[in-house]
Amino acid sequence: MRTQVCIIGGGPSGLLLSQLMHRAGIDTVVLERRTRDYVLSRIRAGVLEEGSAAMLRKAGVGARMDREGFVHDGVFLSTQNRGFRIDIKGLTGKSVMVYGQTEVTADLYKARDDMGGTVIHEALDVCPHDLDTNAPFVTYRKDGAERRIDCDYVAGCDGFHGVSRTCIPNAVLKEYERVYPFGWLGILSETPPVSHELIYAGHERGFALCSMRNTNLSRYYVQAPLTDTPEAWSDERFWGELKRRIPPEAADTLVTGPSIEKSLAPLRSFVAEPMAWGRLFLVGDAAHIVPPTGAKGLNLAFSDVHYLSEALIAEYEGEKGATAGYSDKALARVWKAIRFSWWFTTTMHRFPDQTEFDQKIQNSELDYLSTSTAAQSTLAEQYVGIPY
Ligand code: FAS
Ligand code: PHB
Repeated sequence: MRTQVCIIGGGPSGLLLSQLMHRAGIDTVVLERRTRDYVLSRIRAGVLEEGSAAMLRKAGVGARMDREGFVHDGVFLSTQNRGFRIDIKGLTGKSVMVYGQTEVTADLYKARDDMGGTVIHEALDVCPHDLDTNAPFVTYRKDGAERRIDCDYVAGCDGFHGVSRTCIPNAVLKEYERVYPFGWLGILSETPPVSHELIYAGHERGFALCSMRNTNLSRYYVQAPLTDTPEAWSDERFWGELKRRIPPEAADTLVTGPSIEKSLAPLRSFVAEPMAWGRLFLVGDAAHIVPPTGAKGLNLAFSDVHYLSEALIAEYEGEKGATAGYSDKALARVWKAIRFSWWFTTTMHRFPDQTEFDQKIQNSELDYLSTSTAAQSTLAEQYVGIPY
């Protein structure tokens, strides 16, 4: 088989890249290790930056998002149960879209099907070859048979545990990482959201987040030790801890119910440089990971797709070398989001070894945020997403 761009990974970044390439007349094949059902079973992100929503519309995949998503003009923060609202729309003129990653991925799969896109599931042992030549190819195993795809470029959209990043020689690749000493215990419950906008709650017992998927599907998180397991958190224990950490007006109106999903996600900041080597380009979680505090993971994947799709289209339109600037351009935005997510995580979470001085600094940071328009503008412009 031959294609122009071979995309490894059928998550949101691989599917969006494939969709944008197809609409530009560029042929792609997506190789996905898992079944479609497995990919669609993952519960992940919930907030789309305005730029991400615009990209989905540009790709012809925004209709259901615009019908069923929630446009949020503000967000609540709280410190030690005292809440305040940040008027994102008033401060930036922009909003965010609350629409789950699961739905985004489902919409992208449908769009790929509708356009007759090629997505090969259960593609095993995917391996890129000859990336430092102008004739790379990718091998994989499907139904027990070895297959080969010859292509012009390879997009590594295969997430943090994928194969693509490992193809960059150790002498070239540089990795930067910070692992946080806690995780997020998240649940889904078929209950009405406690608030019409998200609540990020800092508390000396630990962080909590109130989010949603629709008017009867809520998403909640509490910070938990990495030594915990979801099984160690009964629903009763979860709801009790959430109520202790959020503002009283939310705790008093919180509708609880049985969890229909419960998981513990570790938190890390990670960046791999460069995001390109020869004819290979890394996209999304294959190149960087952020703690979900700033809701940047999925959105960074989409800004990578924006830069790479523009560069590949330019190459195929005759602008030789258009892809040469991809890594530097993507990393410039990645590092700003890495910094914002690190700052927000450090400000909102309780660290096991933190001192009373550290707690006073956190309280003061949030107190300053609650009263300073300048501080709120800085947070707001990063939360809605800095321009591409
Ligand atoms: P993905 O990991 O989504 O997709 C990669 C795909 O490649 C997967 O389908 C995988 O099966 C496939 N793959 C891997 N190796 C392969 C191989 N060798 N061959 C073929 N295919 C291969 N972000 C937020 O903004 N907010 C959140 O709340 C949030 N919560 C998260 C919770 C968890 C538990 C995790 C893991 C991530 C979370 N994220 C969150 C980040 C997440 O949303 C990612 O940023 C987003 O999925 C990035 O999309 P992709 O880059 O497409 O990577
Ligand atoms: C979510 O709804 O899952 C969500 C929202 C905002 C975040 C992280 C997760 O910062």
